Amino acid sequence: MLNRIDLRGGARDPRRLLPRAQLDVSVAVERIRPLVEAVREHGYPAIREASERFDGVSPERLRVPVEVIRAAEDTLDPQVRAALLESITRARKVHADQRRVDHTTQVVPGGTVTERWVPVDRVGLYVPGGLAMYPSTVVMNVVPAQAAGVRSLVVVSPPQKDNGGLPDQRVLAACALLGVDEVYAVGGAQAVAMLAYGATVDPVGAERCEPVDMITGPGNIWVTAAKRLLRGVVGIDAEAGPTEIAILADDTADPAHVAADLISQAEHDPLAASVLVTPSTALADAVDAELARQVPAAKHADRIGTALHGEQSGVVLVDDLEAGLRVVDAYAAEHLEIQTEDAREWALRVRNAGAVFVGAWSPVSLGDYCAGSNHVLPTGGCARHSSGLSVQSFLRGIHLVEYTREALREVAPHVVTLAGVEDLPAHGQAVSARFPGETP
Ligand code: HSO
Ligand code: ZN
Repeated sequence: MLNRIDLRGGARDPRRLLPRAQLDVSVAVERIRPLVEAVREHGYPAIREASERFDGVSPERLRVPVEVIRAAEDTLDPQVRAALLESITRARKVHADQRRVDHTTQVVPGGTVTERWVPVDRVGLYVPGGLAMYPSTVVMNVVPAQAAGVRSLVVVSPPQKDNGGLPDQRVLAACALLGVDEVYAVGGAQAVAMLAYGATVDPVGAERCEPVDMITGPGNIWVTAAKRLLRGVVGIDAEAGPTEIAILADDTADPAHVAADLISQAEHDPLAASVLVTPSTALADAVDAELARQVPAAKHADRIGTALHGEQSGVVLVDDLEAGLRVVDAYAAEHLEIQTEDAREWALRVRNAGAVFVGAWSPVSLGDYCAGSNHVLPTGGCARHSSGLSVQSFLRGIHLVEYTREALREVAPHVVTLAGVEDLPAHGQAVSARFPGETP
């Protein structure tokens, strides 16, 4: 039985009543600070030592040779290759449409502001390699970066004992399929430090990983801590916490499907959150019965059971779908499924969610791999203020300000006035100096 939170018959604060797993990243930040400093100072030897300590293996040369990346593609099972290509094709379709166009606004005759969208130059993508291997995450990070026009892309992923100290073979193959040829077998906080500061990557210091401008991609708590520590030295996408699924459902939902979807995200992590919000006790009971049937048969039943019975997961009973909508908005899930009558109508009213999956035939797993949407999404309630990874994440808007003499002269008195108000007369002077003898 899932925990039940009964919000019927009263307006209580749903945000307080829907607990979330709390990760204390600040403690981890202090723990990794010396390692990050060591990588900054010494590069290769510090990275190597950390890899051996935490991953139990590390190749002598940290950069994966290009031939090895390409060869990984040849080792791919044809079915896996076809699936990855389908995932890439669909993601490329969606992300190509996200590219913003430069726009010029004529503020006054002779005075324009153009917003230019310029890609970040060099990006580092962190691909985790712990509980599960994520070639799909390579796709979800690389596709928007490439669509944005990022010139230089580097992937880091932990060395795997069962792959001779190289990153996972399928992760390498995904890099090959996407045309990424700079890959390092480095994970953890040491990888983030290497990307942020740059470092030597072989014993004689002949090869270097040059510093990047931005780091994206999910990781464990040490990776998250290093990203938090180095934010500012480099751009950081977001802190990815344990994954979450919320499902807003009514009596029309199929309990077997609802249960399967709750299980699917619980499979990621014992701290994952699976939350069902429904006005139907009949559905809640039927989903419980389905979970009792499906969980023991699941391959990762242990971590699924831990996640589903953790305080972060449960069923929230509400008076009606209106109340349910308020609950899911307050929760701001990474993934929100709407399995109700008129699902699209409800979905269009959602204010807070990383991504919304509409109706019976759009499960989260589809979005994880093959919908075309991105699966790097805000967790921990960050969907209230942030979006998932997109082409936009890799672009910066630069204003081009272009005024003629006449247009400047026309507005000069206002600039001088505002400079005076702020007691910054030199600001006003920089304008009036251009019009000697005229009183602006
Ligand atoms: N659901 C995860 C992404 C993922 N699922 C990768 C399978 N592989 C976070 O959105
Ligand atoms: Zn997933």
